[in-house]
Amino acid sequence: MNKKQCTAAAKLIEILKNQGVECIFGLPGGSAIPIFDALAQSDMKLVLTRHEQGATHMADGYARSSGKVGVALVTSGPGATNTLTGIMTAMMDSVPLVVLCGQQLTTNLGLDTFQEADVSGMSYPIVKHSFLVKDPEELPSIINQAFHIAGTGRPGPVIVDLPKDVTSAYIDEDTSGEFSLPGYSIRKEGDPKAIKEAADMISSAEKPILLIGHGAVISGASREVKAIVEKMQIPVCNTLLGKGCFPESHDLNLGMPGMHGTAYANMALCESDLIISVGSRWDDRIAGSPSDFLPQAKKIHIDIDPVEINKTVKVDCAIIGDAKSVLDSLYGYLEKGNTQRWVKLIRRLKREYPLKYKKEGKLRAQHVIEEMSRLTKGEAIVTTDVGQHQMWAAQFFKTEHSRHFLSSGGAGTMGFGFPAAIGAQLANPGKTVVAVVGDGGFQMTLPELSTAVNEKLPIKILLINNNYLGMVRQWQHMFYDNRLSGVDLVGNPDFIKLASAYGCKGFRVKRSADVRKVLNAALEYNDGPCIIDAEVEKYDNVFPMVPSGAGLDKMLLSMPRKKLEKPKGGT
Ligand SMILES: Cc1ncc(C[n+]2csc(CCOP(=O)(O)OP(=O)(O)O)c2C)c(N)n1
Repeated sequence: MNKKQCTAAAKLIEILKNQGVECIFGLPGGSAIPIFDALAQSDMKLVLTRHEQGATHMADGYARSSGKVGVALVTSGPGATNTLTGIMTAMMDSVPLVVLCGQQLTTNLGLDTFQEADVSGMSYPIVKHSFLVKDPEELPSIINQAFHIAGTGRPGPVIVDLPKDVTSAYIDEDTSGEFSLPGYSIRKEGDPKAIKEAADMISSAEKPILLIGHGAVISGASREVKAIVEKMQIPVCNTLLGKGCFPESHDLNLGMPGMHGTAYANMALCESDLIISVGSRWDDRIAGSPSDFLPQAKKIHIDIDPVEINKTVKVDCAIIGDAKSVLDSLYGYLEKGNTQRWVKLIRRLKREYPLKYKKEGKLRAQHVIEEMSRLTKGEAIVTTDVGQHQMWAAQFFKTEHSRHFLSSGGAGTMGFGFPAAIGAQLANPGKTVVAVVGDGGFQMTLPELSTAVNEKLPIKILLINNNYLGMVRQWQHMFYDNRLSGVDLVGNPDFIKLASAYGCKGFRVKRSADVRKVLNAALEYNDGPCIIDAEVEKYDNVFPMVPSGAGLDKMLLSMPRKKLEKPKGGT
């Protein structure tokens, strides 16, 4: 008797369901029609996006906020190339994505046929792995491999290129999806010798400090971080992506160090004698000039990816392994030191150098963000776009939990914040989701308002509207004699009318006195997305600021009177 057969596309959907996929973000085209046809015959949720970049950022927000693999589905050629920014964004921040791309027929590959693009080749430097499926029988195994590679070890995006003849072909319904990847191994537990060495260094340090990165969030190490902090009384700072792993309301939390970090975090790092990086890659926004990064301090680096060890900052002790597992083992070896004087100094720094902003005059972005933080009590999932508002959100939007602050850190991708919020809201239907965006970046993925309206997602889009590409204007103001070039967003739409055109609610706030009332009204509105258009001071700058490429000791607390040199760093 003949075995029962199904299309490879139908099998693909079945495997996605077995992988626990709840929804797919995508937009169809000719070469992907067989997959969309299979979707139509299944109960898998499809979120139709307005642009493929939006689809990848939505899958990314879904993944960052849930810890699951996010899935995007697009067509070949321009559909696939439109995903590249989202893929690079996910790669830079270690986010697990599987991006399914329709492709021309296998027989047409290399012939410049309609909408043929070598997306595997183009994306080579920005994916964790890519597959081109040529044999339909191999499709089930390859899809399972893609999920395994994307979601394990240091997560990352995986592309699967799916020629139309492959997805249309019939295969046995029970084709095995098994695989073996002998060359792919992940080291979870750290080397006990290195862990013991690190424990001795920590136990004898007088001024230790923890630097928590995205790796700690990804591994779910919040409990382990807290246990060590409380046993050893070590202050904690976090990278932009490590925000929330350790509660920001905690007395020993110093927030984010680096270019726009808190003054007290930067000062504490400059004073410390030991920095313990947990799943952070000594990003140059923190390290400035990595080759001479805080030479007075010894360094321990815990990371699952051996490639990160000594890549930029040279360390004294390295532990390769999963942050949660390593910290758990480390705890047992730690002997209570004496950090009393250090903690006293930290408390003093926090008291003497608080984050601040002008309360008088025009409405301030910081005020709006701080109030939204107060009203949501550290429980909202916050996504940000890129620019000044992103840094103010990092400073003033306090987060209590892992996976509650989603931002494009490594890539700094404008246009990320709003679609990421769509993904996060779909993954967390009961949560308040706030997208803090700038008027520049919001307009890059704005058409996804239709997507959010269609899905009735009650996202609060907190638009920090300064009519400028603010962060670039700040650099031109500070380092280029205020010669403003290409930063005035003249021609911005009326965002309230725009909201209404999309069938979405709009709120406007212009005066400090109205902030709480307007934000409360927005938080109470749950029939779909709303835009809160906060018309803020146009010429505000983000401080503290460490000029790019400089050491943390070169931090500026406000605009100096003397002319500043152009920064040495790239961005
Ligand atoms: C796709 C992309 N293009 C350009 C940039 C460079 N860039 C960084 S911040 C910024 C300004 C952002 O302006 P806006 O979204 O209005 O936010 P604001 O800084 O005013 O808060 C620009 C252009 C970028 N990060 N990403």
